[in-house]
Amino acid sequence: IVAAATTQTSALYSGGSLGLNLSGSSTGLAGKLGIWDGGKIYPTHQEFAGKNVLMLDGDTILSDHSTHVAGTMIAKGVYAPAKGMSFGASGLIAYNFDNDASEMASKAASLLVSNHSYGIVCGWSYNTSVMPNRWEWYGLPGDTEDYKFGYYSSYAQSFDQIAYNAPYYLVVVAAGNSRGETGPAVGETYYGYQSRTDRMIVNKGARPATISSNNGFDVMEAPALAKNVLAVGAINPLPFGPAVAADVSIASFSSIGATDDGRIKPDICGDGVNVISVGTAAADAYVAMSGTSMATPNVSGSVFLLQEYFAQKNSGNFMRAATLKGLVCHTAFDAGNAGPDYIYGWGLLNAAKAAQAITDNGVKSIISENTLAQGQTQTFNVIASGSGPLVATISWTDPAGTPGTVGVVDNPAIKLVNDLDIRISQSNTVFMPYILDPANPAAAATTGDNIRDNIEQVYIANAVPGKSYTISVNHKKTLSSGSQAYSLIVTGAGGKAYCVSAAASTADSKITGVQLANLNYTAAAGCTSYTNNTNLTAVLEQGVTYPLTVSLGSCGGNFNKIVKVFVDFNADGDFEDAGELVATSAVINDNASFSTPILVPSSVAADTYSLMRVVTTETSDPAAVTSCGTYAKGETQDYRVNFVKSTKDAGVVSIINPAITGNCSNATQQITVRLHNYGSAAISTIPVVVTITNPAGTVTTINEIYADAILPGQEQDFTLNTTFNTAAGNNYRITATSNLTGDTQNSNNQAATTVTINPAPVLGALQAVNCVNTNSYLLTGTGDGTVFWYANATDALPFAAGNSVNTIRTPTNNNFYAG
Ligand SMILES: [Ca+2]
Ligand SMILES: [Ca+2]
Ligand SMILES: [Ca+2]
Ligand SMILES: [Ca+2]
Repeated sequence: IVAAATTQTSALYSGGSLGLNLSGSSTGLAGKLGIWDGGKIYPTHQEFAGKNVLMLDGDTILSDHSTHVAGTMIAKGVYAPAKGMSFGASGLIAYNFDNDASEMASKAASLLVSNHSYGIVCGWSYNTSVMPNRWEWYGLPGDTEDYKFGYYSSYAQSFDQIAYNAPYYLVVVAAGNSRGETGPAVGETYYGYQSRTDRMIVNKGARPATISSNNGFDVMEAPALAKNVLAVGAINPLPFGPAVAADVSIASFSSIGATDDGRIKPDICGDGVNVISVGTAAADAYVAMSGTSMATPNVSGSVFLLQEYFAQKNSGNFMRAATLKGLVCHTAFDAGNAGPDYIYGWGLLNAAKAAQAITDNGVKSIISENTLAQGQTQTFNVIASGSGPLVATISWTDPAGTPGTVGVVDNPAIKLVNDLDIRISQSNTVFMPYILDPANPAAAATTGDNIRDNIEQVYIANAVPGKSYTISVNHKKTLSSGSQAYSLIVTGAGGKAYCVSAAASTADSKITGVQLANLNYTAAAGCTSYTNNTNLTAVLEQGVTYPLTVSLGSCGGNFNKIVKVFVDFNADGDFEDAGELVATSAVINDNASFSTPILVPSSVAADTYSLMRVVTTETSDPAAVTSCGTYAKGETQDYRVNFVKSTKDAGVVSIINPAITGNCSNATQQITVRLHNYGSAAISTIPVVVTITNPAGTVTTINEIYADAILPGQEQDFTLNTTFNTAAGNNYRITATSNLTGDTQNSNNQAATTVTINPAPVLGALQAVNCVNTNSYLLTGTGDGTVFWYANATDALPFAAGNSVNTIRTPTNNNFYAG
């Protein structure tokens, strides 16, 4: 359940924030989710009851690893913390990883997603299956690093070929844990190959300092570095999901790229640390494990739900694998350096954002499957909506590449076969896709011509809402097979062009300056009818009031004029909605300044871009100043605005104690309130007011302050010092309200609950019978629930529970106590 929160998969479930009801249970999904792993999945575990997890290759050797991975994919959630991502899935197409490629090829046409939490052993590996345990190095003698790291092998090629032949099948592969195995200290004994040609493992003596330690870049191996798979790195868990990029931290062991040809790997990340899932010790056993093996089913089980949702919205049709991969990379929560990188790939899976893009398809987003013919350029015209930045991604299942020569370290030969290219143009500006520099693997992404990857993204952070942009897709050289299918994912599109507003004449009155929040504009000399200042952005926080100043001047005489200011708060491409006229000046004659406060509604959508329009018209009639159209003299200026989350926004999620049911009367009933930081800054010293209506109708009010800090996006449980008295058989209404100073979002400040207090259980027919010869007592009794047995009247813990129990305990003063 923590993994599902980390990747925001829980937003897709019934009761989740998206209002969906996905679990992988749709009949159309049956038989479409696969697993290849180390051995047999424990089939009779309670988490798999009614599901089919039988091994299709007849493997009979039970595997902790396979069982754990399968649990993260599909466990029912009998034990809630172990609920699988696709908890409603009917089963798994399951195999062990021996002969994986041929088995995958035989099932590829019917599968949508399969999970592969394994890879080949590379570099240093600590072998615990031999005694004594020992360090082994799998590079070739004479080399200082294992050539297999980053190497496009025939194994990787076979995975790419399978994917190319089955365009709806997405293979999800663990990045590997090589950074967790750094080898013995220099000088200590290690084992390795006899020679470059004799692969018998022998004692190699003292480790030399020259052999690398698996702890830098370029430590990923096949099959994760195949082009058409989704390679998954592991991050540390985020029980409340990520709020800012710095929240996402790579697990210390998680293998990182690049590939030797400089492709972006891993592709994406999931939760891979202390993941709770199914154990093999018993039918109700659970165990926590760490590894990219655990992050991979977090991702595979989640993306399976995206296929379920896409099919629901598209007449039962699924996405191509390249579409699904492109979608999850496009919508990933960016971590590490801005844009893609060789540590996190495109970032942390954000299943909620991916599902939202499916919801918005055709409105604010585009999910489009196309085929590019030889020599063709395809174009797509979009209008930026301001619903986030304008971002376009192309993704394609590339023909399998040619493996490099065995044994060659870091061969940079390009493995991309069909080199598609995406560009976005806006008048004379061309926006290029991200590129990384494999020679400087830690450097942040720049933009340019991407010649390596079969996924490319153009990211226009400063796209102007209402403006038209042209996306073009073409290719270099000759396409293998004469054409290439590709998928286009766009978000931040679906906007509407704003109406035109300008003076007919450039004479006389002008706007000389505008100040709002971070915006401080001073006009150049001369007069104009319209100034496009959308290259300037005012950052406006939800619910905050800002002073606005508009300064006026003239290139001629002084005439009566009126200023109106409009902000498209609901970002729908007009200034016509209620409240969008934010300021109207009096009639101004000379070169004066007009100042007024502007309240940004708390209801504006955060992370949205919109426009502010300032119109100055020479008139004495306020009705003559409008947001659209041409007027005789004056000036219109447009600015870009960016609505952001409140910095200070506390709220009460729920009252978690007392629970709604299961309470007994208590003279000192405690109250625990769950607080949430919805804002963008850390908060502390949060006043909380709790009111309790008792059955007589009177009210108790408790005022306490939660002193500790809560980080953005996180929650804390606040147990108040003050308690209250509950009586059996009564209901109490408890309302909790946060009153953080400066909180501009009040709609989330309050939660309430009604709790029922049960009558105390009544005990009856209590007996303690000394069982002769066995030296034990049979304790029996009846009650409304379970009878608990105590040695002393004041004991907090019972020594036994049940309506009929045996004990060898000797009673104190000839008494047992029941409750
Ligand atoms: Ca390499
Ligand atoms: Ca390209
Ligand atoms: Ca509007
Ligand atoms: Ca609030």
